[in-house]
Amino acid sequence: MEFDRNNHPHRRYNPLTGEWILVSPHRINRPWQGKREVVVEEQRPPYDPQCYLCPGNLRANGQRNPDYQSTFVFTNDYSALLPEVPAFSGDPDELLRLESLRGTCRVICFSPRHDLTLAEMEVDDILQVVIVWLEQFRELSRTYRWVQIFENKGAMMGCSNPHPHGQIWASSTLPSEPAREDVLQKTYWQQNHSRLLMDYLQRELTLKERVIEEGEHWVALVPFWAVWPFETLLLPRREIRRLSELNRAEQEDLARILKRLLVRYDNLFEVSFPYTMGWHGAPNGEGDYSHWQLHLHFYPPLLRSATVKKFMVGYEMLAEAQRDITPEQAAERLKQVPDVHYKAR
Ligand code: H2U
Ligand code: ZN
Repeated sequence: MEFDRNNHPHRRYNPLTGEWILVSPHRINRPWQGKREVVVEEQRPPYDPQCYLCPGNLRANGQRNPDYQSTFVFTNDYSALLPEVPAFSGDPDELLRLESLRGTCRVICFSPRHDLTLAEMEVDDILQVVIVWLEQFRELSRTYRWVQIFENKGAMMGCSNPHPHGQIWASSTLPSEPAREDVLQKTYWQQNHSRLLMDYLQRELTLKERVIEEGEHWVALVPFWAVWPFETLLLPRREIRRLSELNRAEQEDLARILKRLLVRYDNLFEVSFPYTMGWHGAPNGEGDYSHWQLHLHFYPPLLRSATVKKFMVGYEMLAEAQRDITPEQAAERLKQVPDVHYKAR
């Protein structure tokens, strides 16, 4: 019997994080009698007087949003990070390590329209969001070492408000996840004299097994080492370390490929697709970051339908992450759905 990655259990290595993941493709037909999420695809009004993100409305802290027409950024009223924090000056303890940090948190409303999502917005309006990401990144990068731009979408992901919005958390320290990617990209750079993600992209463009969308400047694919069933990675074709380096043509193409990818996501189960997405690029500060390649991660939780979600529990918490459907099968399914949004058909 010969090894067949479509039928036999195997492990795949994530070169960005150094973690292995267990792939169990033979398991896909197992019955499911567990939890089903309730999908409430309620019709939302374009303006909701109760929404704290809609234009002109009062937020929880009593401040009023302006009557914004495109995007709107404000400092999170419940920021997890604060700009003024005294340095920790206690005695260092090898086993009880602690460090203080400074930071700030912001909320970005993507659109004044309460009823839209990025997937349903026009490309020109998505471009405005891209431009705000760049502006915010530039501004916060002057003060903070790490600027995490992300979107947490859908009630299933714990998002508290359906109004289309994302967040930015900027900190004086480098968080754990990008710190891991920093070390591994640097090691690869030192050993191969090329960028890990540039070499990876070339591999994917040759194989074409996991590529979903190709733009002039961007490529969307399911990574070989994807953990989440329909996880994707968006990569620029050119060497780019940080968001702030994107030229106008790359910003425009980013808006177009985001639209196409998000329409595919929504069409997969004909539901507004939940996910966490976020940007990773070179940290700010002194040093050579030639090993870094900018990228955008999408981590969606849905597994086999609009109501069955993947849980990262059991073996995954105690041993390592596991998936059933292979990344190649996931890419194929995303490629096969129509490219017109189901609500627009
Ligand atoms: P979600 O993406 O989890 O829905 O979070 C929305 C953010 O908006 C959340 O971080 C903030 C919350 O702290 N928020 C405000 O800053 N002001 C408000 O009036 C309500 C919510
Ligand atoms: Zn709203």
